[in-house]
Amino acid sequence: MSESYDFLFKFLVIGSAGTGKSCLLHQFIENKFKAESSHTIGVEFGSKVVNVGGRSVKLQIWDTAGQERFRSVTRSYYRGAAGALLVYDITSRETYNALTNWLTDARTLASPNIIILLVGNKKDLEDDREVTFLEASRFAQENELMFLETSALSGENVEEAFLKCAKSILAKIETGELDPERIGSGIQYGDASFRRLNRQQQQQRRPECSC
Ligand SMILES: Nc1nc2c(ncn2[C@@H]2O[C@H](COP(=O)(O)OP(=O)(O)OP(=O)(O)O)[C@@H](O)[C@H]2O)c(=O)[nH]1
Ligand SMILES: [Mg+2]
Repeated sequence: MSESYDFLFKFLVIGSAGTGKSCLLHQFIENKFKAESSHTIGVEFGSKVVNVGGRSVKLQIWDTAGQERFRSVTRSYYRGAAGALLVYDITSRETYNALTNWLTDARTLASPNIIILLVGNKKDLEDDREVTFLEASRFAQENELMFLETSALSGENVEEAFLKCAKSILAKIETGELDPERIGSGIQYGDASFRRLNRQQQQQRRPECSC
């Protein structure tokens, strides 16, 4: 049976090895913790249709390997992503310090318009915390990122993270800031009828344009 959706968004999950990227994706899609997660080799893939503000959106999610030896492979998947979850581990300052490099990669290789949500994962491990919420939220603000702390173990904020990113992309489509028709936008229309409808709406918004 074919799925019906209004939009498809291409998402990336990036960040250092061991931060919990694959566990976040598994929790989002399967609603359970992936107990025995081993390092991702290259790239894995998952998808889910979600409801965002009354629109159904298919998230096509690429879970990349954090290990340096896969960097050249994973980089080739960045192109044309509409959104990304940039993940660090709140119990590992090393993964937090690496964020700037990941961010540069995402903005240069994916798209300068990519919507990025910073994710501080493993918030269930409060006793081992090395990065405070305040410090990370400042970093997020300075770098124009949205920010959430999550736990792939308990499921806290996992769905919220994906939805928040999708909501922000949808809002930018609706204001015209993001153009789904632009090649490499990471956004596709779900079916032809919706595409027509959207065109009509845009023409109504710009009555002076008769082209
Ligand atoms: N306590 C706790 N452990 C977690 C959480 N998320 C992931 N883990 C553990 O962290 C380890 C790494 O998780 P993965 O999801 O494989 O990490 P990854 O970011 O995909 O790693 P790479 O694929 O190598 O880039 C595993 O042992 C998980 O069980 C979490 O929210 N809380
Ligand atoms: Mg992984």
